[in-house]
Amino acid sequence: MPAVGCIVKLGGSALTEKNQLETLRAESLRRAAGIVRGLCGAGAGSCIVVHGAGSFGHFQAKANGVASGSPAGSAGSEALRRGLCLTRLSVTKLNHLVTEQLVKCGVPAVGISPFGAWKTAGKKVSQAGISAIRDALDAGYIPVVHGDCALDSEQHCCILSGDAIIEVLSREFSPQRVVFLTDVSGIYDRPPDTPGARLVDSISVSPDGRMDPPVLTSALPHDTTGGVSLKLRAAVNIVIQSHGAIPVLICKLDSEAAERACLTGELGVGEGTRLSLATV
Ligand code: ATP
Ligand code: IP8
Repeated sequence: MPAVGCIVKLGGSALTEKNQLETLRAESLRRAAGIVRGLCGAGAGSCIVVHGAGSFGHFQAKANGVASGSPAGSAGSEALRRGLCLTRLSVTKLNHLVTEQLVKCGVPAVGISPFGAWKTAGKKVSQAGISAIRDALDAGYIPVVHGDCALDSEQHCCILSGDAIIEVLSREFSPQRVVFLTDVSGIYDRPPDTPGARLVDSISVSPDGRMDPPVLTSALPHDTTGGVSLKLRAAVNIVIQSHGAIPVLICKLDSEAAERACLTGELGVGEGTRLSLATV
């Protein structure tokens, strides 16, 4: 299998207008596709693309309680199953649009949905559909995976975030780096719309999961996966589980820094946030 240079998350906040139902940011998607094409042509190994849901999926999931699943255990109600179907229709629509743009740009991209192959127990991944992704990479394709619904052995179903998927993929594929591309320049010391918020250039992660400096976060009311705080948790886990071998970078999709971060792992001061293992 070709070595994986980069796992890149195309954030739903950057690809879509997250507050407006199923609204794509076409220019941002074109930019994202250009970055992935650059990655494929750089001779820096292969890459895996994961995208979030943004305004494709979170609304339907929220309206139908898909993230909490069924209080009665694994037997879902008819309404819950319908909600899951609507959520999947929406996220797979976005997956089609992302994959289509990548193919238009000359990337041999194939959309791969987690539903069915990935399962959870109490919202934790209990089965990961790695072989479909590995086989696609082996055959020379770029997998385009997305946040999705999953069947859950304890609560019928849940929402499996792209961030949680990346945590598992990082363990399986040991990429050189993981890059999260979002709608803001990186991680701020407090929600970026708060007066006085400052971009944090680097976060050092201790083996017990503490971040230095600590950051305050917020999430949109219809975000069913916890927003940026879940992303940070996934990023911290990636750094710890790889013993610091995999740096995690978070920056703005619509920025000059984004392509460089994906290609080389370099981020200048003020260009984004790097999480790495604390030195003792
Ligand atoms: P999706 O889950 O739809 O893929 P995403 O991965 O692009 O979305 P979000 O989970 O929406 O990203 O997180 C990005 C958002 O988090 C930004 O729009 C930002 O306003 C918000 N946010 C809140 N607190 C912070 C913080 N301390 N630093 C950076 N962003 C923050
Ligand atoms: O946007 C959420 O994935 P995320 C997936 O990566 C659904 O958190 C179905 C809302």
